[in-house]
Amino acid sequence: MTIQNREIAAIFEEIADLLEIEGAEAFRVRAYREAAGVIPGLGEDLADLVAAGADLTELPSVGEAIAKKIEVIVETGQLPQLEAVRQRVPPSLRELLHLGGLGPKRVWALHEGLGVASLADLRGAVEAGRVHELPGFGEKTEAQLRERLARWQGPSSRTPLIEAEGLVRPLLEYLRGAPGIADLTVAGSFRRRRETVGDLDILVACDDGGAVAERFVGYGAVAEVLAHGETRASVRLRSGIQVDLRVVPTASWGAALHYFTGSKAHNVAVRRRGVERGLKISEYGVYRGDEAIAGRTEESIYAAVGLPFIAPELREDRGEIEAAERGALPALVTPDDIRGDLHAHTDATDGQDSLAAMAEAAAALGYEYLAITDHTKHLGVVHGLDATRLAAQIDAIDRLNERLAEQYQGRFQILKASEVDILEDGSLDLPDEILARLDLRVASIHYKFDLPEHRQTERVIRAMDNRHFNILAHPTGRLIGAREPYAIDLERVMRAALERGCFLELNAQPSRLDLTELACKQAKELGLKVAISTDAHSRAGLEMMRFGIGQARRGWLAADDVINTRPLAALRRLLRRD
Ligand code: DGT
Ligand code: CA
Ligand code: CA
Ligand code: ZN
Repeated sequence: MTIQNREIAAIFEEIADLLEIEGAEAFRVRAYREAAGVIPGLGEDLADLVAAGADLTELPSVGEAIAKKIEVIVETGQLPQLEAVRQRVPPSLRELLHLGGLGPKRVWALHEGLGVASLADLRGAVEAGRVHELPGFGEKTEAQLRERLARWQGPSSRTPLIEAEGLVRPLLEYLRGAPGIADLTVAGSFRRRRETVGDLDILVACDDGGAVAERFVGYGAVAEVLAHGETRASVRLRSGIQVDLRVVPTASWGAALHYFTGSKAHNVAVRRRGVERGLKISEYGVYRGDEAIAGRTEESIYAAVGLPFIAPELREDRGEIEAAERGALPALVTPDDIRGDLHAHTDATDGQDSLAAMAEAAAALGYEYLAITDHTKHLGVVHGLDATRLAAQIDAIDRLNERLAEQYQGRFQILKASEVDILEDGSLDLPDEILARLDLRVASIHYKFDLPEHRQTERVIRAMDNRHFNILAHPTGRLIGAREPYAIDLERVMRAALERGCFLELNAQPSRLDLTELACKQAKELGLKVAISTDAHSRAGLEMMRFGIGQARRGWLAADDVINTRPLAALRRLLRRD
């Protein structure tokens, strides 16, 4: 059995975690982590690519070293570097990282100082009251850890959306080979663009259900057939994810699509409206008595209960039905609305690609602008820029922009920017004089995640007092399924941003999606606009925008609520604080 992309990614993820705990150089950790991030979303199996002798370095985030390692993994099923680091760092220390609240350095300190090698050991040490005796830990940390341990539910069994995309794409392609398919799509939480999916729900319109189900269970990546009938089947893929298939007649397509898109709560509310109108709604159609009055399209289902079409991302029973009834549904932001990206890195710090390459990639996406926001000096591990190096980058961007102006006839330019670290006392990591020379500043927290809520909140608001502060990047620091958000009063931060003319970022990286959809909605209700930014560390990273858009749509955001839907001149006006 050949190795799956997901398994290769897991190997890189583990090496990255263990090296990080051990205190390895950041660029090494980053290389593994970047690879682990993109591999699950690839359309093709790495094993097949290796077998075909393809040049793996053409893949996003895969350099020569990683390519070699992929080949070794495909050929041997393992990687010597992983075995080696496992000898030095107990693999179960990763559980401590995933618990949240502990950075790699402190995980290592717990290991060195108290011999802690696992979550169970940590629990024991906390209970014995030994943790606070370690230098740099203290009573407060110990209490926080106790609380986290009590809440900890274990790693999530849900699949990140990007990984689900990578798994489902080839499966849909394969299913299209069945005869007589009229329509084919993924419904469920995948269509609603949730951050993670529990399972995948594939819906097919076809008058020969048996043939489709037969083909489905014969798919190469199926590990186990859980159920197999004429018009439905369920399998578990080798990646571990479950996939449900339903085949319906074309006349029922809209009703089935509505039913299987969910959410369950939304469906229940729609059905209730049906009952009030003497209608019965099922996955086959809308019925008055025995007569089907709707079912072919989703629009027809909503129309039958007196509503306009409601976008899948809104279907969570969070007020969308009432809004639809009042004609007050937002015109949700779409990919076409996005005119630029306001957070991206280059190889001047921890990005993979050059300034010029990033510019070209952004222009190819049809953007009008791309802000280059390399890290600042406090983030020494990624060789963050000091004022001198940033000044040199500013000059380089000026030169590049002259060339770009010609090449794109003034339709595209690079914005001079920075992702400036917010220091512990709320000051910014670079002097005002150099910050003033930039088009915009993104500011973020990269250390001291464990401050108490009021101090973390004050820290950010103080930073916003600096009039060069424009956008708070990844506002809660969470990593989905891996790191809890730091304690911060987001509503206070939002109000402070609004008062000062600052904005919050919705970071589009599928592992972050920071803000959550609820936070997006809250920002909108307060009248605060957000920037949807990819935080790209490579050209391919710019394509993560779609995840940010899905999240923004789930948060009810329209184009007007998003600052990077503005043409450049209007964006500049918005960013001006005085
Ligand atoms: P997931 O898979 O946990 O990420 O979330 P969903 O929403 O994809 O849930 P899933 O796969 O259990 O079911 C897919 C859709 O099918 C769900 O969103 C709504 C519909 N559905 C499933 N079970 C029921 C049910 O008992 N009643 C109703 N009204 N709808 C259901
Ligand atoms: Ca599902
Ligand atoms: Ca399902
Ligand atoms: Zn960044």
